[in-house]
Amino acid sequence: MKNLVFASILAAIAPIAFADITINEPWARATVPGQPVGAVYMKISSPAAVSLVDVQTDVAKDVQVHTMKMENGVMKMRDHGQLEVPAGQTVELAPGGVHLMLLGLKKPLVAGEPVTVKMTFQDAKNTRSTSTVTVPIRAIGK
Ligand SMILES: [Cu+2]
Repeated sequence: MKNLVFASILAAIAPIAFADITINEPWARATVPGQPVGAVYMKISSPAAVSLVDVQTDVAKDVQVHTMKMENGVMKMRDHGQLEVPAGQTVELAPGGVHLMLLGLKKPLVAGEPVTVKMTFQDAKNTRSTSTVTVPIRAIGK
């Protein structure tokens, strides 16, 4: 049990670090009422290789890691499964690329009303660490 690290850190602006994993600039775009999905972006870095194995949030029924890819001129999203963060690198989740897709939004994402996502990472020794990340919501069009 002593290898298990559980941290719960709430910070809107400061980098969020847990088990040496750093999450910078988390954000999501506001959604319009009735919109069933939203996307969350951030930068994730870790000195050791880790996998993002689970993401949960109270505001959506499910969260998936998505990638975007052009297929026959149409941008398509794919469920990417686990997200790998290579040692010493920064993985950027950004519009047009990898993102956390919130599926089945229970309420719209509103600018200025942050939501929280609970992210669980696993390292090469199968040690898991979970943290709650506060995600600021930006206005539509910003
Ligand atoms: Cu998506």
